[in-house]
Amino acid sequence: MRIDVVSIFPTIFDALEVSLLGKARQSGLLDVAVHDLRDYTHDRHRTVDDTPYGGGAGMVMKPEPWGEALDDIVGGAAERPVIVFPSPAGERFTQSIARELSAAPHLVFGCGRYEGIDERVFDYAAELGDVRLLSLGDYVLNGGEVAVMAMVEAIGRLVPGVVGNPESLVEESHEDGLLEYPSFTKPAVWREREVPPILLSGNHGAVASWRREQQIERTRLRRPDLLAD
Ligand code: JFE
Repeated sequence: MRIDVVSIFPTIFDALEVSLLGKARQSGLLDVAVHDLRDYTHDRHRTVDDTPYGGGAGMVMKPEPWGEALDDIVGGAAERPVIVFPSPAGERFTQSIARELSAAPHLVFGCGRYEGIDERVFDYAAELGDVRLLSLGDYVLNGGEVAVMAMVEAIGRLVPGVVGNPESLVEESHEDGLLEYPSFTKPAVWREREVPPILLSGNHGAVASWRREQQIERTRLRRPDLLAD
């Protein structure tokens, strides 16, 4: 999978090297390229923002550098990419969307800053690829970078071969619509706290039922919204 990221803070993405994705990048399973939006400006100050038409607080990202960046990145590409813009006004990014995007051969992420990007950029991007505006959750970040880091990690680990054991991907939280069951390791007693004895029983059927019960009860307590249907 090819991933292009456009940002005015490209070094933020150095952190991707350290996560589990670093190995996948070395092996060529994930080919990630980060682009500095300011490289697509032409003025002495490498300006990427301007005041909003209609007035209001803050600055808006100018369309011209975005147009040049998208032309450069998508222009030579083989397939029509999925172009993601993180936005607090976007559709919620879920495990199901991460699964869907993990099947795309080419993803382009545009990281906004300031109060956001000139709306015409989304319209232009839709001529080059399938545009998705995606929100990590109902809180406001200072820009798209942290959201893209989370999305690249969530999507990248679903690309076949990136995570060692594919079973661990299916078992985990959100793939079956329930929260995970609690996990324990040695020692069996730690600071007077015992591991639930059923996990030491060797009865695999009983362990499986207990874990499923735990998943349902935790989901009911912490995330009743997931049980609504
Ligand atoms: C940008 C900003 C003021 C946005 C109404 C680009 N889930 C999520 N939260 N926040 C973002 C995503 C996000 C994504 C991209 C962003 C926030 N900002 C900051 C400031 C109003 C805004 O939108 C700029």
